[in-house]
Amino acid sequence: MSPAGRGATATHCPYCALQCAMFVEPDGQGGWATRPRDFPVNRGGLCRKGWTAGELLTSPERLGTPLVRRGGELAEATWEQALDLVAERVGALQAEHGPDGVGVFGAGGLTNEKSYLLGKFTRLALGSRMIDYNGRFCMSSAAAAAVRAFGLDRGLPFPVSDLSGAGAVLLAGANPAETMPPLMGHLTAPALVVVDPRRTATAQAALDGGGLHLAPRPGTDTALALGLLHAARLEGLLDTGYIAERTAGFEAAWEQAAAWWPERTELQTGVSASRIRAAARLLGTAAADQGAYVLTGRGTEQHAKGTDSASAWINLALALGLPGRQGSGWGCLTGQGNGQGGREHGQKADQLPGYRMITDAAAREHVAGVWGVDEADIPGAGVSAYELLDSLGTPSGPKGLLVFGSNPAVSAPAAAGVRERLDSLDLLVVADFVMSETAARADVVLPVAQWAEEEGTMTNLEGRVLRRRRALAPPPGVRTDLEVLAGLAERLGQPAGRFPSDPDAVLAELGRASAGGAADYGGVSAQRLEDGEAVHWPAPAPGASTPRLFLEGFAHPDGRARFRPVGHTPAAEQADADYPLVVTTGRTMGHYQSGAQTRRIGELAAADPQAWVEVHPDTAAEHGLAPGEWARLTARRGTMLARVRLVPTARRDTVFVPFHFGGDQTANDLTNPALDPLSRMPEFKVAAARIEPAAPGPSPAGAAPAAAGAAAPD
Ligand SMILES: Nc1nc2c(c(=O)[nH]1)N[C@H]1C(S)=C(S)[C@@H](COP(=O)(O)OP(=O)(O)OC[C@H]3O[C@@H](n4cnc5c(=O)[nH]c(N)nc54)[C@H](O)[C@@H]3O)O[C@H]1N2
Ligand SMILES: Nc1nc2c(c(=O)[nH]1)N[C@H]1C(S)=C(S)[C@@H](COP(=O)(O)OP(=O)(O)OC[C@H]3O[C@@H](n4cnc5c(=O)[nH]c(N)nc54)[C@H](O)[C@@H]3O)O[C@H]1N2
Ligand code: SF4
Ligand SMILES: [Mo]
Repeated sequence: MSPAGRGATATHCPYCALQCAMFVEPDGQGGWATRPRDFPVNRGGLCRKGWTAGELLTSPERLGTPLVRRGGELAEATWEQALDLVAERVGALQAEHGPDGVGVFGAGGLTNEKSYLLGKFTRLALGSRMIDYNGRFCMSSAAAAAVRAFGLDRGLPFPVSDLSGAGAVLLAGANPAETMPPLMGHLTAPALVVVDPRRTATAQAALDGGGLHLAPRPGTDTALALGLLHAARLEGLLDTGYIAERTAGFEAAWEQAAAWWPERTELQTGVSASRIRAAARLLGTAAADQGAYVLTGRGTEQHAKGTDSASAWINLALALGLPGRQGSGWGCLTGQGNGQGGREHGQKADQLPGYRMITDAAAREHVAGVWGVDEADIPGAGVSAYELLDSLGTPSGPKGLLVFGSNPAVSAPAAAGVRERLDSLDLLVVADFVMSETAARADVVLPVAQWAEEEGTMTNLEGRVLRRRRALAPPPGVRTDLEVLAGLAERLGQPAGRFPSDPDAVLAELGRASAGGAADYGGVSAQRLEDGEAVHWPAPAPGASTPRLFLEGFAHPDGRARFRPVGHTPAAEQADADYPLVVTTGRTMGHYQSGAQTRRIGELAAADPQAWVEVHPDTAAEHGLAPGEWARLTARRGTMLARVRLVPTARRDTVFVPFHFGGDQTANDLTNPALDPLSRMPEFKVAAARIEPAAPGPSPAGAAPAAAGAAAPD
C-alpha cells in the first residue's frame, strides 16, 4: 500500500457500512481523489463508489448557500435568515399544535456525534417525541431478532476477518459482490451458500467456487430456513451439546420446523429438496469442522415478517451451534456507513443513547443527568419511520419536519404517498449537500459539509469505532450538521453549550450518556482512535474493546441464547390475475441508495443512467417486452418505468428493479408499506405487479421532480 503522501488524509469511505479505509488527497486538477488504505476490513480494496467518492466534493451540483422558498421558488438566503425562519416557524407550529407538531427524520449515514445530537435536539430543543430515521428501513428486523435471541444487537458480533477461516458461509438475502465488494475477499470459505431469488454476482461466485445457490420465491425465506433446520436434524447435524448448554427454547422452535420436510419446503419456496439437503450438509459438516457462519442481508429482512425471517436464520445457526463461538457465528451485514452507530445513540423513536429504551425509568434518569435536565423533560416514545412519514400533515401528525441525511421522497415505501405527505407540510427543512428529490420539495434547504470536510466517528458493521478525518475545509457558505443543530438550538432558547458543534466534545458527552448502556462508548476517546487502536463496543473504559461478543455467554440474564418458535406466513401481498408477477427491489454496485449522490457522479451515472428491470426471457415474451425497450410496471400503489434487461437465470415469476432512481423511475412507487409488527420494517422485497411495454419512455432520466406543491413558508 502506498503510504500517505503530502496532503493525503487518512479517513474512511462516505458510503456503506464496510467503511473501507482510504486516503483523500488533491488530484492535481483542483479536485480531490481517493485511494485505498491498508485496513483489515478492505485490505487495500475499494469499490467503484469509493474510488469516485471525491468527485462530489467540488461538483457544480453541490449546494453552496441556504435556500428559502419564496413565492413557490427556492431562493438564496443568508444563514441568519434561514435559521431565524426555521426557528420562528417551528415556534409557531408548536404553539398551535404542541411539541409533537414538529418532527425529525435522521439517518444511518450520520456520524455518531450527529446521531446523538439529533436525538438530544428533538427531545430537548423541540421537546418532541417525533423522531425516527431511515435505519428503520435498513436492518431493524435483524436488530429486533438479534435482541430477542441474544439479548443484544451488534450487526456482526465478530470482526469481518474471522470469516475467512470458516468452512462454509451461508448468505441469506445479501449480495455483497455488489453491495460490499471488498467483503468478498473474506468470503473465501470452501463452500458458500447464497440464498437469493436472483443469480447475483454473489450467487455466481458461490457456484464458481463449488458452493450452492438457492433461489427461493421472494417472501418464502422463513419456510426455507425451517426446511434447512429440518434437513439438518434428519442428517444428524445438530449440535445437541451446545443446544443443551447454551440455549433455551429449542423444542418449541423444532415444533415449527418439524412440519417443513424438504419436499414440502420445495413446494413453498421453489428450492429443490435435494439442494436443501445439500445445503444443510455443507453447513452442518463445516460447523462441526472448521466452523461456519450464517449471515443475513436486506433480502431476507425487508419483509412485513422480516423479524421472524431473521429469527428463523438465527434458529438454524443456534441449532448448528454457531453463535458465540470462536470461528463460527451468526451476523447481519449492516448497510449504511454508520448503520451500526446510527442505531445506538437515540435517533430511534423509542431509544435513548447507549441503546437504551426511552420507556426505561433508570435509562431516562441516567440520560437526564448527563443532559442536565429533569427526567420529566424527556418526552416518551414516538412512532416508526414509515408511520411518521405517513402521518405528516394529517390532523394527528407533525406539521413540520426536519430531515438530516435521507431522501425519503425516493427511498420510502409507497413513495408517491410519502411525497404527498411531505408536500402537505407547513414546514419542510432539509439539510443536505445536493438537491435531492426531498430537498427539492423543502421550504428551507440548508447546505452542509461533506464527509471529507468534517471530523467525527463512524461505527462499522463489526462494531468498530472509526475516525472520520477532515481533509479540506468546507466551501464558504456551508456549515456542518452539528453547527446547524447548534444554531437552531440557540434560537429555540436552549442554554449556551448544550449543543456543542465540536465533534470531540460531542463524542465525550456521548461516552457519558452511553456509559452503562448496552452500546457503551464510555471508554472511546478521540485519542484512542487517532492512535489507530481497534475499538469495538462495548468499550466501557479506556483500553477496553470487545471484538467478539458472546464467547462467555449471551446477554440474557441466564447467559443462554433463545430459540424463537417462528412459523412461515405468506407475504402481505400475493401475485394474482391483475398483478401476476412479484417485483423485488435492491441495489447495483455503482449506485448508492436513493442515488442522490451517485447519480451526480459522472462515471457512475454514465454506467447506469436509468432504471432497468430484470426479466426472464419467457416472461418478457409473454408480456410483449423487448430487451432495451421501456416497460411500465404497475402495482396497487403506483407505477414506474424501467428498461428491460433479459436475464435467463431469473425466476419466471419474479422481476427485479433497483431503487436508485427518482422521477417516473421510482421503484418505491410500487412497494408495499405493510410493516413488520415488531421492527416496523416495510415490505420492500415483495410487491405484486404487472408489466407491459411503455412507449415512448420516460422524461429525462431520474430527474428531480419539480418542487411543485410544497407550501411557501411566508
Ligand atoms: N452498491 C451499493 N452498495 C450498498 C448500498 C447501495 O445502495 N449500493 N447500500 C448499503 C446499504 S444501506 C445496505 S442496507 C446494504 C444492503 O446490501 P444487500 O442486502 O446485499 O442489498 P440488496 O440488494 O438490497 O438485497 C440483497 C439481495 O436480496 C435479494 N432478495 C430480494 N428478495 C428476496 C427474498 O425474498 N429473499 C432473499 N433471500 N433474498 C431476496 C435481492 O435479489 C438482492 O440481491 O448495502 C450497502 N451497500
Ligand atoms: N425499494 C427499496 N427501497 C429501499 C431499500 C430497498 O432495498 N428497496 N432499502 C432501504 C434502505 S436499507 C435504506 S438504508 C434506505 C436509504 O435511503 P435514504 O435514506 O434515502 O438514503 P440516501 O439515498 O443515502 O440519502 C441520503 C441523503 O442525505 C444526504 N447526506 C449524506 N450524508 C449526509 C450527512 O452527513 N448529513 C446530511 N445532512 N445529509 C447527508 C445525501 O446527499 C442524500 O441526499 O433506503 C431504503 N429504501
Ligand atoms: S465497499 Fe462500501 S465502504 Fe468500501 S469503497 Fe465501496 S461503498 Fe465505500
Ligand atoms: Mo440500508
